[in-house]
Amino acid sequence: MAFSRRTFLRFSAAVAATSTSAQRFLLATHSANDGLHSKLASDPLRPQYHLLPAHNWMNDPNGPIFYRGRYHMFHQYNPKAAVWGNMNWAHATSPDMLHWHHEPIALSPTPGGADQDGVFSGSAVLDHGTPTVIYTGVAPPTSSADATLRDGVHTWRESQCLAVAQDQNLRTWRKHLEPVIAAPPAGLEVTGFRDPVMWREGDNWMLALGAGIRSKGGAILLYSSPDLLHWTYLHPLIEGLSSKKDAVNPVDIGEMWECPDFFPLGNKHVLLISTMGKVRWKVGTYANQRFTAEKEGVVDWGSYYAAKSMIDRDGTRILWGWIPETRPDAELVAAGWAGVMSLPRALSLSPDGELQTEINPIVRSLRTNHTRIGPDPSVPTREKVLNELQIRDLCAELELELRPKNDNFGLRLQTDEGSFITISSLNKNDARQLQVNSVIAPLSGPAGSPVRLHILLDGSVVELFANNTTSITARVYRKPSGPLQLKLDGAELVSLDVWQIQPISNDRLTGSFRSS
Ligand code: DQQ
Repeated sequence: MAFSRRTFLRFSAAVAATSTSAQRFLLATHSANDGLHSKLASDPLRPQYHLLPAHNWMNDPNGPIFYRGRYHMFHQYNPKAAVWGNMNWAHATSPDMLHWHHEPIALSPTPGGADQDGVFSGSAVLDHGTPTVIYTGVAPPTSSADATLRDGVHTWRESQCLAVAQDQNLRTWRKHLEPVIAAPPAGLEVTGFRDPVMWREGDNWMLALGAGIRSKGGAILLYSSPDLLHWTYLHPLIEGLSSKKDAVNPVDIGEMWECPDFFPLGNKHVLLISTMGKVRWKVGTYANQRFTAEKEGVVDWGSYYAAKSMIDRDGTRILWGWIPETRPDAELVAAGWAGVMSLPRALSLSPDGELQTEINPIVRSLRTNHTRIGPDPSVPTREKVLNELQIRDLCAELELELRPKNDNFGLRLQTDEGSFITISSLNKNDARQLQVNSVIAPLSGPAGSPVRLHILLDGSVVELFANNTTSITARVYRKPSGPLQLKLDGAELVSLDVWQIQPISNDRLTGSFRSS
């Protein structure tokens, strides 16, 4: 809450007049907040150049948009705790997709409204130049027949709700009173009905919705509208196959597809869906308002979910993803924060039509001290660099090129006390694989061919890219006790570049915590 000086004086006078127990309460709250603030600001596992809220829980990116010279990022946020619940849309802005400023919460549940139990994920478009969002609202079902979300813990009715920005900073939003899509198409028994994404097609708006059809599998439902308010259901944009398995939560077996994103890229279309804990890409053809996938893959094999794209100021398609925690809830509560936004990733198609992601070059602007080993360093230089990497505060970027001597090479970032990150390559059924700590992913290229690794290390987050084709985001909840060393087995180091990365704030983005 922002106080003017006059309000503040009135407020102080009122406090002075209250009972001493109220004063003690206020003082206790302040010092508890100060304590939490300094704990968060000095937590070595809390990233320093990734976006995350000042405290508490975040998940999916929602409605990222470049508007009037600024990037706006919204995301799922629990203002009350460092665990999932009470979903709101938090808001942050940036001039460059790197340096973020926390804004007040953009959207909260309306008591008695269709989103009374949560403002779930959604997307933003410019409607005649005005930012407009459509998101999923959840509320108690009126009967078991209209429940569309059942995950074993919650039973909710999902509907699609609209809000229009009321100011140029996108701080105030006016919600449309009634949902713009109140219920699933008649006759369709859905296993979920959420996370809309919209785009323009001729004179119409189109909307794709994450869903699943009972005993048929995951599906994306396609709607059209002349005005974003009145929607007509057309047909599934694409349907999956039933897993023929049973699960309490249909998302766990791929029978419900969450968070779709759909956009043209090169001469193809790309559909992203989140299901079974991974973001999956499909590259294919969009014709007659139906999408046929031709190639498929996984965007990131590690801790990465609910990805959502936008176009940046240069016209590049940028992907954002939620980096979930992998530690137990009790540890999240103790830490006071949970969830991180990935760095911006630029999307492109490889020559053979696969989706490629790479860190947007803008991130290079955060590089500071640089150490390099080229192809022919003297042995002492090489040993010196590898035995004491110049990295402070787990805030670094590394680029390596390796020439494997055989199929199984290994690389460790370690201290004298043991391994911090282990990266190894193995060959399984004649296919190369890369393992980063416990996560295994396919690795492109024939056995023995060079491997390029790009690693962004930020507190407990490790975003790793191999040969431009494999992404693995790992979480490591350990602060090394001494300098990191790099050890290599079974491969020759062709080159290594290490940069210290400059934090984007001086308090791990906890600044607005004091005033919020
Ligand atoms: N997260 C949101 C849903 C979405 C899920 C709720 C995916 O809208 O389906 O927080 O992580």
